[in-house]
Amino acid sequence: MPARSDKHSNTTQLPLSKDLPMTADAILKDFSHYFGHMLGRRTISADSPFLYQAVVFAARDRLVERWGKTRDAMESKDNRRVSYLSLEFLMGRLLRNALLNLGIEDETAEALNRIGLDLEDVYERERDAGLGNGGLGRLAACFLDSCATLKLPVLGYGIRYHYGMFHQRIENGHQLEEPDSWLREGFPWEIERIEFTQAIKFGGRSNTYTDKGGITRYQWVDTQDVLAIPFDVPIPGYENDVVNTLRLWSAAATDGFDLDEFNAGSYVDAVAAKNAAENITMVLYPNAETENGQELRLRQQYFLASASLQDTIRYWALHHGDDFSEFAEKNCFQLNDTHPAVAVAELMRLLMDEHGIDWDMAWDITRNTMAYTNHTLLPEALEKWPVSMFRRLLPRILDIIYEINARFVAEVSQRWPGDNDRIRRMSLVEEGSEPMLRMAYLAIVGSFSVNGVAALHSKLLREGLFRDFADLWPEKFNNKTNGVTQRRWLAACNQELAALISEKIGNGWITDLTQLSQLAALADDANFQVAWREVKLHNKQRLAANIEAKTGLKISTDSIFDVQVKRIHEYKRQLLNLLHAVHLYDRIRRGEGEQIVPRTIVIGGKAAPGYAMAKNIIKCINNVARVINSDPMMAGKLQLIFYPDYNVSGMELICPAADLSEQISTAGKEASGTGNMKFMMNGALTIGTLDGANVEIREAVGAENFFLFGLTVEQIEALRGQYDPQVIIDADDDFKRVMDLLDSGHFNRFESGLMDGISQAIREPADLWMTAADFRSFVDAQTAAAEAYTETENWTKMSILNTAASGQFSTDRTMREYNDDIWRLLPIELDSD
Ligand code: 26V
Repeated sequence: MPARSDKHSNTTQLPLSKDLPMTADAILKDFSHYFGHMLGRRTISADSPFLYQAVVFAARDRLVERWGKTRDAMESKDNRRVSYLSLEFLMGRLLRNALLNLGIEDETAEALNRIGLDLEDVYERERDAGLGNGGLGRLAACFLDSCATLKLPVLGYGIRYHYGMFHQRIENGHQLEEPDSWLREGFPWEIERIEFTQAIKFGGRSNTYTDKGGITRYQWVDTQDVLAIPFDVPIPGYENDVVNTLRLWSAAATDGFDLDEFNAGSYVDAVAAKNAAENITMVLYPNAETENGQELRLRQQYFLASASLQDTIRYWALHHGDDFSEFAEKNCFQLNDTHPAVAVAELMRLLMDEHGIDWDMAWDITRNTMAYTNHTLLPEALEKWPVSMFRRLLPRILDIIYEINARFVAEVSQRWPGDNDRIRRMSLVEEGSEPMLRMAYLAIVGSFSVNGVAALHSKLLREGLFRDFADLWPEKFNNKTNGVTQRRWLAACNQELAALISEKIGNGWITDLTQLSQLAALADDANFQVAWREVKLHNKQRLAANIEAKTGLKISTDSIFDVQVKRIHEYKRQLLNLLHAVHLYDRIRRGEGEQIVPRTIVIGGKAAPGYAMAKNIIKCINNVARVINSDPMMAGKLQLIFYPDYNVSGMELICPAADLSEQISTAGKEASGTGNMKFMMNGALTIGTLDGANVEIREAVGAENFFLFGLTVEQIEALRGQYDPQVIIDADDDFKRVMDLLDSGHFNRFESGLMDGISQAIREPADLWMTAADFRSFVDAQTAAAEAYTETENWTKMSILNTAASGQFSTDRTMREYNDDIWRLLPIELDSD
């Protein structure tokens, strides 16, 4: 292939050598080259990190070839593209999925076999890329997989945190946080692109001047700049030769950083002070109310927004110079929650201050490129920033937000003359002793699309939280129900079930999950049921081994695996689950053991380090677990496990093994949930409230295959003000005994007062989460689930029907909807097509 020259930029393309073969021979040859020559190692032992790295390099070479072709195809077309801006990408491990999507898992296993190695052991060497907290970050990762598979030109922009989500260690039942230094042994997937480094401004002041044409312009001067260096991670589509990009920014000091603040004698101090700049990307914030308003977090947000927008504009200029007339037609920025919402003002600044565009045109471009996804209804999670902090850190950005607000307020008062209360409610600036910027409102005003993440959530946004805005711009609001990628959450993590399914219906489901509906016809087939149960048992055995390795506890696979894994939060109601565990314990102790269907309750999740109540809930679960698990009366009947350090890799073992999926949030609080979808896809039945995507899950699978309980959103709201938990407890003997056990010190013999906090929270009339209100219906639904489990054939049928009905919960469907309604992208056309 001849070297190719680029007509837009003054560059030449190095031709790639012939395509690398996808055979075991070729993979082994490349592996040996990397292990021996590049990494300089000779001793092969299964647990060596270098072995893992050499396998990655061999795979990455094959990705890089396709990456280049994908880029060429995109450049030759100049089609519209999307930048997905997110402070979090919870990627987990990448190797298994890369090999699966490249279609070389068998070949790689064969290559390693020849030198006496097991690919499964190599997979275990990889650390999770834990660059996210939970649902929001994992959703972004699933989106990338689906976009690459659908050949959509979507570029992920995020932050390369040095420390990802903390590791959770449990000591005497307490959560201890340990840093996640995931980069320590290197991250062999990434390629540093220093050539695309950007400078990011902080501090200084904003200045006006008159340009050559006599027009007043603005300048942001006397800033302290920080460099943003991109690291690219390849995102392969499933067997389609497309490789998209996740671009992660890392902060570095400029050479001149702070040097002038020190005299010549303090050179060493000045160099040491570079840390301040580099701290921006040091650590992922573990979300908590207490972390709201932290200056470093605002720096992270602006750093991501500015670097990503400048990168997009740099690319734009390669092809279009300073002509932005088609920019909005060719670009779209999807904001993953309000975290990158400052991008609205930053795009205005770049267009006006750096490219000389006037306000009206810049605003037109901004409002036609930004789209905002909301991920929470909890008012305390809605981001607000002190105006004073913006003035100090981002003075020019504050000017622009004020101007956006002034024009917006004028629009509102034109539509509703004299309605000052409405203006006060809708203003981007919340007045008070410390005026605050409302980031969600900035995102709504600056976007052409605002979406929620499940049907119920989007409805509640329109009717509640964002009602005033939905009155003003009804056409902006839409729903995009979340999904998960079946490549990771079924094909890769549950290979036995995947093989069984493919044997019956073919493997078309891997790219068209709706094909799983064909399983419904097999739900009553006795042989298929036996095979289905066999797979579930193997997955339970695998999880049991993992739990024993982590905790030392042996669990019985001859029991219902009843699982709740997600971040620990009051609204998710792990406490309700705990109350049920104590209730079962109480029944067995009172001699009802014969009637109890053996059950293993697994609870896992991290608490934000500053969230005292969540940490107390973990401690209480562990205390109850210790009593239950050491009581001989419970043997063979009840076990309670707290799964430590729950993360993406943990879920890959947990969801294939679950029988019962706990989705028990207070109605109206969980925006969507995505764990609920992973469990369903793997054949678990759900016990859940009418919240988030549970509503759609129940509709899809049918009420008879779902254990519903709890108050509805309307009932919860109607109850507020007259809720009296003590009356509910007193009227229910089971509930009374559970509370008495908690209060008696039975679970905290030498830790007096430990249970007081949770006991009071449950009895609190102002309890936002209304745990007591749902106790009875939860217990009854659990009893129904246990009875159903004893009818093995029918349970298996319901399990199969859950998998069969999970087709719509693929992110392939979600991404198609984003594309049809918001993005309007054409698929990438490779030369080979
Ligand atoms: C808030 C904060 C506050 C300050 C520090 C860092 C931080 C990080 C994240 C957040 C907001 C998290 C919102 C969130 O995770 N929402 C979840 O999004 C999932 C995907 O749409 C959805 O399935 C869950 O129901 C929803 O809780």
